[in-house]
Amino acid sequence: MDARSIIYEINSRLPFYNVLAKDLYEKTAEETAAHERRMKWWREARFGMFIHWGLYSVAAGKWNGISIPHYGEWIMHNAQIPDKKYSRLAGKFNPLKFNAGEWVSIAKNAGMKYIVITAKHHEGFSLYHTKMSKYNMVDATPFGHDVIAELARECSKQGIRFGLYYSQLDWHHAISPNFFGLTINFDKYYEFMKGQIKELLSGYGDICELFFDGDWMLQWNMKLGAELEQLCRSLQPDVIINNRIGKRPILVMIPAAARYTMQTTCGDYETPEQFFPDIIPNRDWESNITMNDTFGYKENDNNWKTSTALIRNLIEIVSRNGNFLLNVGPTGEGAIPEPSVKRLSEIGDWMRINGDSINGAKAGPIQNQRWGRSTRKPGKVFLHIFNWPRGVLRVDGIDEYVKKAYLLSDRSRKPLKIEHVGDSLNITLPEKAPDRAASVVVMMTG
Ligand code: FHN
Repeated sequence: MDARSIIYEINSRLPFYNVLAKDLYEKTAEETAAHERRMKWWREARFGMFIHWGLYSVAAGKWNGISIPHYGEWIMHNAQIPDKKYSRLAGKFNPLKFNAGEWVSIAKNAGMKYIVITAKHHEGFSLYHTKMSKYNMVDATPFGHDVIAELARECSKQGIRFGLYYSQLDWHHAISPNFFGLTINFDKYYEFMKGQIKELLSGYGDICELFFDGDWMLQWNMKLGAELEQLCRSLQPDVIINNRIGKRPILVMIPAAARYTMQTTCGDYETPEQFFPDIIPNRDWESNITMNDTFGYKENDNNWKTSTALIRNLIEIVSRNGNFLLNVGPTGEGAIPEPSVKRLSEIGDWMRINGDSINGAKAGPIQNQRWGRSTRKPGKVFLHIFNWPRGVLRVDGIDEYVKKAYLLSDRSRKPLKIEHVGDSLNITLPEKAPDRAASVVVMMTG
């Protein structure tokens, strides 16, 4: 092995993102073509449901009667609960209200095209009937159902794509619920992980997306990520894999800095979390965002975002070529919290009228305007107006001739009065905005 190979070998196994090793993820022309092929449906879908569900949902943000701060799914770490005690939650996990059909219908009615659920989060408990350990929904709980199988079947029945979240970080295998997931016998744990990935990609039908997480695990590195990606592709070549299969720059753990680290090369797409960038990134990306302040259920977290804010998040994200993975955290009883159901229903009402400007759309030609955002499809530019003007909307930066403009909410498509002034367009609007959250004007171009 020459000097460069030795340096490279050491470099790619370092416990942090390293530029040298990024070529582990550089794609050949054939791989790039395969990437473009598998991303097609994803770039059309634009909107999915994230589901965080596990033993932490039973804890519901409290331990020994004390409310534990921060994310509900981090309670084992934040309360430093030894695995021996924490795993007793399995005996209490009996979600009799769980109804796969209901969950999938709620997502579908909201205009969501795919679902991604936690097959195993950092706590190390598997929601599916794994043969790799008894610490799972079928063997360790009174409920005894393989909920991943039930949801996969229901998604197939309702025409919704099914994806999985999987955490490399695993406090059931670690020496303690420590942040870096340090484990004594990592090689043994890695074999366990690969066994579970094989189960999930072989036994649950087409998996549309694999959301890996916990890449900051100290013993995880770019080389392991590249190996794992090869394994996933050998089982399901078209599965879309996020950048957390590799090793993101540690800066991502600092929200203010995260937006500057959206240029890794790992996996198929970037994963901004709890924010969206104010520029158009040059890679595919998906923002995962909560409706309140936690991914996993917390009974005391009632800091819910309004449906207007969530609809505008969706528009902001699609207006920059992103996907929106909006999270729900079902309770330990298996119910999606009512405030989440209400917001998803309101989003669905908006999508039934305006979905054509979201599903299948991409970034519009006019970015970051005071009045709102734009998305586009061939022959159409959609103006999403947040701040309804009095009388005339002046739209600058038009890049194509506009033949006609109408309100997307107007089924008769009655033309609005338009006037071309240089590369601007004046559109005369009715006094009242059709929708409080965002009203959409369609400009027919070409
Ligand atoms: O630690 C996890 C967290 O619990 C949650 O699953 C989010 C979702 O993107 N990911 C990690 C934090 O970045």
